[in-house]
Amino acid sequence: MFKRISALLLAGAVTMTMAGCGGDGGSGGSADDGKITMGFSQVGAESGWRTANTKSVQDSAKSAGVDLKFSDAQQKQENQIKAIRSYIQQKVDVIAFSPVVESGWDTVLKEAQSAKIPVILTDRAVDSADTSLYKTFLGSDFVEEGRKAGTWLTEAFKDSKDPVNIVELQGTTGSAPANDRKAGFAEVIGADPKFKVIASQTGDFTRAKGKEVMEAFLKANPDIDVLYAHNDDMGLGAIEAIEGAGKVPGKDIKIITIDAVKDGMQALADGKISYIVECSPLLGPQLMDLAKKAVKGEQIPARVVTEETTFTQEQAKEALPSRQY
Ligand code: GYE
Repeated sequence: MFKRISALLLAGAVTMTMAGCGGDGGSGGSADDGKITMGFSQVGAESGWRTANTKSVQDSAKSAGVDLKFSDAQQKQENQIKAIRSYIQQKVDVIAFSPVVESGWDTVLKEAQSAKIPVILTDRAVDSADTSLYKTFLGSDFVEEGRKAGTWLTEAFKDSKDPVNIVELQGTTGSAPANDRKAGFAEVIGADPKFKVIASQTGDFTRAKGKEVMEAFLKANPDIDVLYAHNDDMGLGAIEAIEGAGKVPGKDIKIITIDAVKDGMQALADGKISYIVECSPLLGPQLMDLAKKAVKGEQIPARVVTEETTFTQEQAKEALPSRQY
């Protein structure tokens, strides 16, 4: 008797969960065949972007009914490799990770492939020649982001006859966004020799490093016109360095950044940053959708590119009140 009642209750609960899943995840109507387990290896907690990305992944796992095993690699590749190996041992259904750097993944990816566990790259890419080692790569087009930054700069300085002295704060050395944002920017400004990158160094995507490296740039170069920072956080750290050196960010030195997290957008609205290229961290819902399909063995596209925009100071003022992150 008790057994029958609890079985009935359980059946009701399962139906409700399934209805909830279909509604939230929007995964396309077909009945869910139970919880899947995802092992996720995050890069770290280096920036506002990363915090928002982690929240998006965790929230969407919950609403998609995915059992998430999460680990933070503190920006170290060896920690990510360890996490992936442990997910393989635990026989998770799917592995997703955001590779801190592009190279050096083939061995561990082959181990996942031999264990028949599908792998999804999220946010950052790897440079493995064998693309069968992962099912898909979900994330931004970082080269395009660099191009957008360069295009704004060439427009803003189109009437200037003088050389334009640019300093660049690069992201984590060897990471896809650092490599690609540098390349896209260089491609566009390279068309006109008046644009000169007089110093370029990594600030590891953090505020503290951005400040430290900008201080050194300012000491070595008295006439910087423009700072191009590969993310908002490094730009925000650099603003402190610029103000500390008695200069006015946005006036004496124009600043272009990438991401468009709230603090960056605030500095843009305040006139300290001149232009931001958006990079969306809200990858969670699409990731869960792709993961479910990959586990079911369904065909998924090899590349899913995030939709993004750009912000001027005026646009930042408008967008700020409804900004989610
Ligand atoms: O731009 C930066 C973060 O990989 C796109 O990583 C991401 C980058 C993002 O630390 O803020």
